Amino acid sequence: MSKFELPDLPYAYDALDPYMSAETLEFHHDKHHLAYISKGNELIAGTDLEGKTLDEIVVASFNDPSKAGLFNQAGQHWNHLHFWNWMKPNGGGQSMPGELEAAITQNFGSFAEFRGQFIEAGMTQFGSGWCWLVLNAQGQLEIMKTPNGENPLAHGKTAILGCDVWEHSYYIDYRNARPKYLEAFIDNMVNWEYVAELFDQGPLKVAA
Ligand code: MN3
Repeated sequence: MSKFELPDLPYAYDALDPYMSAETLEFHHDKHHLAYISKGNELIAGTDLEGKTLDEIVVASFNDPSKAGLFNQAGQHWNHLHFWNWMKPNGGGQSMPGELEAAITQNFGSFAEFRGQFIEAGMTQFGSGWCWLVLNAQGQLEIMKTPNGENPLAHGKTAILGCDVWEHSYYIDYRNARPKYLEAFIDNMVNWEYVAELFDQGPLKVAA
């Protein structure tokens, strides 16, 4: 039986400084992500979803109102597993694998237009949530935003990049300046190689 488990961060706690501090990463990874895992493992025990893949658990629990509590934890576990890998030291900017850059330019007109739409989605997500760059079932790129633990997977789309805009993600470093955090995410932290890897895999089967 597979249980939700906390992965190590793929870099040191201070690796994203000054854009995301060690204090933020310690709280966010060691406390917030761990809490989703612990609560998720509690809620899934003894249900028919025990032993399914995380992708299957996210989709099934989203579509079953009686499992809304489990969905919150499973969705957030899925989101954070990716989020740690969507960042890296010396990341961000426009330097990314060529096919991904071409797809972004083709879908949005320019990198600057994509950047603006992504930041706008994060700024206008009222309250806690996420903003996303996703592949739809036709393989086209779109910008999305979702509340709380919801993610593109639950809505039949495939996230290739996501940014956590819950206050726990930025309040220590940016206080209430969510736009500055979003700009730093895109300009200085995104791990475009990981985004390109997900782009190359195409739409997730469980989502499509
Ligand atoms: Mn978070």
